[in-house]
Formats: sequence, C-alpha cells, structure tokens
Amino acid sequence: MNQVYVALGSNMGVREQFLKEAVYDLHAIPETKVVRSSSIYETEPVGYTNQAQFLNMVVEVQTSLSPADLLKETAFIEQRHHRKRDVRWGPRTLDIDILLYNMENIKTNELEIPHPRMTQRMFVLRPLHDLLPGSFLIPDETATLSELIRHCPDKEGIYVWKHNAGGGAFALFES
Ligand code: PH2
Ligand code: MG
Ligand code: MG
Repeated sequence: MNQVYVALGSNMGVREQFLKEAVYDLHAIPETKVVRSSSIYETEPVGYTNQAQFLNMVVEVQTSLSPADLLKETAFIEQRHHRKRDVRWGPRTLDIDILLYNMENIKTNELEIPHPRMTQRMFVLRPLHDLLPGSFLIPDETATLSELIRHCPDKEGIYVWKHNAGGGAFALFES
C-alpha cells in the first residue's frame, strides 16, 4: 500500500458538498481508501485573487494504484464535477491535487510529485499539518513542515470552517 496525500479545493457553488462528494469518490476508486482527513479551511484565493473564497482540505489516502493511474481517476472525478479550466488558477467547482506519494519524487509530462507549489501555499500546508508532524520533511526540502508554515507568505486569510484535524474522513460530514 502506498501512502498518498491529496489536496481538495472548491470555490464555486455548493463548496462543502463538492468536497464531500470528492472524498466519497476517492474512496470508491479501486484499490483505494481515504483514511484520515484534515479540518476544512476557508481560504482567501491565491494567485488569481479576483474570485470567491475557497474551501480547502487534505486527505490521507492508501492505494495500490500507481501515481499515473491515481491521477487518471482523480481527473475523472474532477470531470464528473463539471470542472472547467477557463482561467489558470481561476474558479473551480472541484480541484484535486496529488501532493505526496510515499516519499517519492516523480516528474512526468502529466504529473509532478511533490506538488511543485505546495511548499508556498498555506491552504495546502496548514491542512497537511493536521495529518503530519511539524518535523515532517517533504522530499527534497530542507525546511520542515513547521518551518515552511512559519515562512509562508500567505499566512493571513485561512480559517477553520469545520474542525476535524486528523480525524476520520467520513466523520467530517456526518454532522
Ligand atoms: N487553488 C488554486 C489557485 N488559488 N487559492 C486558494 N485559497 N485555494 C485553492 O485551492 C487555490 C487557490 C489553483 O489550484
Ligand atoms: Mg490546485
Ligand atoms: Mg489541480
């Protein structure tokens, strides 16, 4: 089994519902289960700022699929949620990004793991820290997760929307 961390984001329509469906859909992928989840955070848009606030979270996934096969499955899930790519970094119903796959470094035309921008994005680092210790080292990074968070430029504009740090992924949606 491979240990994978996946980031979810939504800033259009019924955002929390889209995240919930994504968690259930990830769990339904063959040979794949969603084990734990971060809290859900509401976050200011980063990159292209003239858009609505996001809900973001990170889930821990166990899978025997290869990174490429997992990416295909996550792309299907995005497409089923009518994901459009009009504006780079623009509004989306559902974004699913593979952050980490074990401690591997992977670079193909389709996929780069660790996710290349994750170390600068508080909306990724903060939920990831619900699941991994502050001392965690992202492959090829010299700064720990805590240090990355401390030095992250977009520290403001991230709030807990629904608390579940490190709890079961489904408990999050039961209340
Ligand atoms: N995703 C982006 C661009 N900007 N900002 C926030 N707050 N959350 C996101 O998930 C996000 C973003 C591109 O994927
Ligand atoms: Mg993204
Ligand atoms: Mg994406």
